[in-house]
Amino acid sequence: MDFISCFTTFSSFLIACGLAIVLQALFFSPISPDILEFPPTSSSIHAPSSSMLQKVSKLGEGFVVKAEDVTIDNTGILYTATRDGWIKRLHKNGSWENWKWIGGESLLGITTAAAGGIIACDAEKGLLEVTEDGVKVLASQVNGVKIRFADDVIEASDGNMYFSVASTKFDFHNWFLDVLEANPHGQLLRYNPALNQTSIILDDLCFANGVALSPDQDYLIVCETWKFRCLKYWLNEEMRGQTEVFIDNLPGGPDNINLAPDGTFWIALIDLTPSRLKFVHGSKVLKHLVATYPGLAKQVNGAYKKAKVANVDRDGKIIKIFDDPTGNIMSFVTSALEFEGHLYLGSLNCDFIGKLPLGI
Ligand SMILES: [Ca+2]
Ligand SMILES: [Ca+2]
Repeated sequence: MDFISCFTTFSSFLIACGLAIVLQALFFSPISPDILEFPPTSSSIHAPSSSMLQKVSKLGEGFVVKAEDVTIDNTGILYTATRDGWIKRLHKNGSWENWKWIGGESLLGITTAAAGGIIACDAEKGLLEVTEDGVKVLASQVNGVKIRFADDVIEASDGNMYFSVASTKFDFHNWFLDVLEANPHGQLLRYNPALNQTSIILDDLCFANGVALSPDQDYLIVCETWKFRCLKYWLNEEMRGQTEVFIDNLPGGPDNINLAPDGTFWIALIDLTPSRLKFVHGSKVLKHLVATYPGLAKQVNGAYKKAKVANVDRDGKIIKIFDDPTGNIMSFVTSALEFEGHLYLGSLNCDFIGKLPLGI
C-alpha cells in the first residue's frame, strides 16, 4: 500500500470514529438542549477585579466541607450545611459544633426560623425544619410530584416559607446538565405552615436559585442562574403576584442572595462564561457531546476556577464586586452574608467559610 492509500484509509478511519462518537452522543445524550445567549460583555465593566476574596480569613478549615450556604441567627450563632450531611454551627466564642445530622450529600440553602432553629433545603429530601428537637420534613412534594431539587428558602414574617426548586428535570449532582440544556425547569414554591400546604408560585424559571425578602417584605427576589438575572416577585396587596426583572446581565450566574443590614443585597455569582463554555453554548451538537462525556463537562465548567460576589442596591444596580480571579484562595463561592461588618462566604469548592472584614 502506498503512502496516499495509507493516508486515505487512516483519514476514513478517523472520520468514522468521529461520527461514531457524535452519533453516540446524540443517541445517549441526557439533554434536549437549546442555544443559550450570554449577557453582553459590556456588563463586565461593572467588574474590575479587586481580588478582595483572596483576603478572607478561613473559618473551620477542614471541618466545613463544601458549605453551600450560611445563615446567622439573632444571637450571632452561624449555621451552615455541609456535604457530609451535617448542619454545623459556629458559636460566638469561636467553637464549632456538629449540631444536627441530616445525612446524604445534598444539603443546600438554609435560613433562620422565627420560632428558633433553621429551615434547610435538601435537594433530595425537600424542605426541612431543623430544631433542637430534631429534623422534620415540611414539604417533599407539590401537586403530588416529588420535589427533587429544593435549593434555597426564606421565611416571611407571616410564617410562609418561599423556596426555590432549581430543576424539575435534573438532580443536584447533575446541575450542570440543566445549564447545558438551557431550558427552564425551575420553580418558586410557597409552603404555608398553618395549612401544611405547598403550592407553585412561579414556574418555568431558568435554574431557580437564591431567594431573599426585601426589607419591608413587600417583594421577594429569586435568582435565575443561567439566565444571569434575578426576578422581583411582589407580595404586597396592591401588586401581589406580579413579576418583574430586578437585575439582569449579571457578570455571572446568581446563586444565593442575602439581604444586607443597609437594605442592599449580596449575590454570589458563578462563573458560567469562560470562552470554552460560551463556544459550547452556541451549538446543540457540542452540548450533546459535553453532556454525554463528563470529562468534557469538567473542561468547560468555569465554576471551580474563580469566585465573585456582587453588592446590589434596592434598585438593582451593582454597587461593588469582590472576586478571586484565580481561585487561589476561594472558588465556586455560592453565598455571601453580611453580619456585624463582615462578609461570610460559603463555597461548593472550599473546606472553610470565608470571613472578610468590610470597609477595608
Ligand atoms: Ca439562604
Ligand atoms: Ca444555591
